[in-house]
Amino acid sequence: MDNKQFKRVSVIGLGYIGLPTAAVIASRGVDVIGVDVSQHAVDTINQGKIHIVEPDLDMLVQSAVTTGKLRATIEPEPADVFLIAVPTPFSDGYKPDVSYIEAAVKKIAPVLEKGNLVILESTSPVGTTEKMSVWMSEIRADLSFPHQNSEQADIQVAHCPERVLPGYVIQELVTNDRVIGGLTPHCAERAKALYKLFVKADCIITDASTAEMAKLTENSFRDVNIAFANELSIICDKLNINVWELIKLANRHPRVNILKPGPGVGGHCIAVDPWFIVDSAPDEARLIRTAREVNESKPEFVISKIRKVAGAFKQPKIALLGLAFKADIDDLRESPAVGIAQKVIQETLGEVLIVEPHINELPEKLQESHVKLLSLGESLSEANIIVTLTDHSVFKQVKQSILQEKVIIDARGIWEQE
Ligand code: SAJ
Repeated sequence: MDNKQFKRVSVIGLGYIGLPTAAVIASRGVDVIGVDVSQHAVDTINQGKIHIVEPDLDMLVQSAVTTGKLRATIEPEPADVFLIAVPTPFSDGYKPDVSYIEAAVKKIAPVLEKGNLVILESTSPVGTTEKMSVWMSEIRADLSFPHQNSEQADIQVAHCPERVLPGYVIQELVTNDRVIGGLTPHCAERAKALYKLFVKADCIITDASTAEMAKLTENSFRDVNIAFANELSIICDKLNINVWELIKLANRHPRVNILKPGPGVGGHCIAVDPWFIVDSAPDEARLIRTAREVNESKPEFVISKIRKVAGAFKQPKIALLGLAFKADIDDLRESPAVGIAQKVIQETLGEVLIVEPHINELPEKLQESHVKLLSLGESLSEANIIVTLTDHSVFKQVKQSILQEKVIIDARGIWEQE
């Protein structure tokens, strides 16, 4: 392990990607300084605790802080490497918002020293890594940057997009292959040496634009494939065909592997990243845009089903199973299930019983007098309409006999025969 050239690594942004990455690098014996704009995050980490939920992260952070290898601050300090892991949301009109990256880069620019390596991990539109180099050069005219001076630049700049799956971050940080795009081949080689400190899998080198596009492509690939499954479910509903049986049959073909339909696509990656491609090539990205539109329309399809079924009851009691955006996690951000619950509540389609075993309290936007957060057992016995919105493992274990005489809208297909 060559950690001599990287004595001190600074991670900017201590969220779902930055904090686990900081802790994993610290666990390899490198001094890590985490920088975040949130005083709460900084204080929590310095106490050896975590402000986000991710399996095994608590132990890793506690040990890194206790051994003095990880420390968090608000203000950047000099380091050998700066690794930027801040959010890249989209603003109105699905335009990528790279302002957090710009702010992070402008904050580290004053402490940069000759020989430093700056790596962008945030998922970004094509061209952002080069922009970073330009922003830094505008502040530090005394240093040369790779977009100006190619291989001889004082500072190296690379992009290495994060690719870890929430819930498996600690494992995937080590076992996933990494795509490393340098603004120059030398930038890429240096970044590869850093990742080799903790990545057991392959670190493949390319240029920065290809690395940026690779990340967007991976998530768009998944989005397009989920859209195919979602569109099939809508077609099958019209044609009165069981989509789950259909997919199972089609997937018996050796070259067919259809994903699962659901109530929509949640999370902060797959529902966002395809728009970055659409924004860069609006006339050409026709399939990618349509896939997004299909997935965005799926919650309304589920709501219309609930509306129709509820209308047939005098006193509809609707159990909504699951609020998280996917199975067995507590993350409600950008979850289609939350949007569906909100609409069902707003439209007062009936009494709403929400089951989300991973939370203790309903989010503020769902707190209404006719809405209860109940256990699975209670809501199954009370409700006359049951809607599955997240495929949590506990829901799969429900005995079929309990569901008899209930109207089921199984948007996740969790009670379909395996
Ligand atoms: N979903 C379906 N049907 C499926 C698969 C997923 O409806 O067959 C839904 C899920 O329920 C969820 C959404 O799609 O609402 C996204 O879930 P996911 O498990 O596909 O992905 P994320 O958002 O948790 O993580 C993705 C991963 N990207 C890919 O698998 C290509 C992860 O590796 C990335 O690191 C992450 O995005 C990211 O940060 O970009």
